Amino acid sequence: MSVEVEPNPQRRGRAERFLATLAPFREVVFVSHVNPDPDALASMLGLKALIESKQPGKPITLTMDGMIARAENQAMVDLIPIHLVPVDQAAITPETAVVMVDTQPHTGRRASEAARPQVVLDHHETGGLLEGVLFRDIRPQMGATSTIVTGYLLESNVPVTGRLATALLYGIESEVAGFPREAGPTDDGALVWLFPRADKDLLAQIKNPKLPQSHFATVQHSLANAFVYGNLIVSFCGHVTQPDIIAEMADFFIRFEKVEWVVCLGLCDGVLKLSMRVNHLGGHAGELLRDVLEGLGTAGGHDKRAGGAIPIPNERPETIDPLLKTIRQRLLDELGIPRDQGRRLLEASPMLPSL
Ligand SMILES: [Mn+2]
Repeated sequence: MSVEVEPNPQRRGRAERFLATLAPFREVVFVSHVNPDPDALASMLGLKALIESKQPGKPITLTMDGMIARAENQAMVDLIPIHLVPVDQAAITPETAVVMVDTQPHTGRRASEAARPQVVLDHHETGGLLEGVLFRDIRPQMGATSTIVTGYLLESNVPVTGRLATALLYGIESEVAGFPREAGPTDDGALVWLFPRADKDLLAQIKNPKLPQSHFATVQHSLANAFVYGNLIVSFCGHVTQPDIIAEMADFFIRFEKVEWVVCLGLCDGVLKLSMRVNHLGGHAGELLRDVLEGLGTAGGHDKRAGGAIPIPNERPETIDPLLKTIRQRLLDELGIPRDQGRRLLEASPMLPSL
C-alpha cells in the first residue's frame, strides 16, 4: 500500500516558493539598488534564467536604477551581454511581479521607491520596509545575493550557461574581495561550482577594462587630498564623473600599512557620497557610518564596508567645507582619535617640465 504524502509548504525549497509566488503574475520586472554592481546584475540574470526555464514565455525585464558606473560593470553589461531598461521606463501594472534583488525597499539605496516589490532577495543587514512583500529571502550571513541565486539554480536543476556562470562568479567574487573575506562556506561552495562552468577569458576581460582619463584624475586628486589621523585615512576625491570610483579609492587606501580605517568622499550629481572600509571583521562599518551621518544623510552596508550619501544644494566651497569638517570631527570622535593628529599622506611631488 502506498501512502500519498501531502507536500508540506514549509518544507518546499526556497526556489520553489519563489516560483510559486511569481506564478499568478503575467510578467516580471527586476529592480535593484542605484548604480547596480556585479552582484545585483548577476542576481537578476540568474533569476531570469530560472523563470525562463520554469515559467517559459513569461515576459521578463531587467532594469537599471541610476547608471552603470565602474568600468568593470560596464564591461560586464557589454560582454555578457545584459539588456537593461531604465527603471522609470519599465511599465508596472497589477499583473507585474516586481522582484527586488541585492537591496530592500526604503533603505536610501534607490532613486525612487515607486516600484513596490512582491519579492525581495538580499544579503544586506540594512533592513528595509517589507510590508506587502509576498516572498522574501534575506540572508545577511551570505557574502553575495548571487550566492543565494546560484543556490536556486542548483535546487531547480536549471542549466547554467558559461556566460551566466561567469556573471554569477564575478558577482560573488567582486563582493567578497579583500582580506579578511566577508564570505562563508556557501559562498565558497557556489564559487567552486561556478568556476569550471565560467568562461575564464570573458572573466579576465571584464576584470581588466580600459579606463578613462577621469579615472586617473580622481586618483591624483584623492592622493593629493588624503589625510592620516591615527589609524584612519580620510580622502576627498573631489567632483567625480562616476560615483563608484569613491569606493574604488577606499579599496585602494585601505591597503596602506599604517591604517585600519578609510573614509573617501566625493561629489556626484548633487550628492556628497561616502565610502568606508575597515580592514578587520567586527568593525560594524555600516552602523558607524550611520551614526556619523545622523541627521545629514543616509548610510548602510556590511561589517567591513559601508556607503553613505548626503544631498547637497550646490558644490560651492562654503557649502562643502563645513560639511567635510563636521563629518571628519564626528568620525574622529566615533573612532576615539584626537582631532589634532592629522597629517597629509603625501607631500606634493615635484613636476618635471616634460618627460
Ligand atoms: Mn550584493
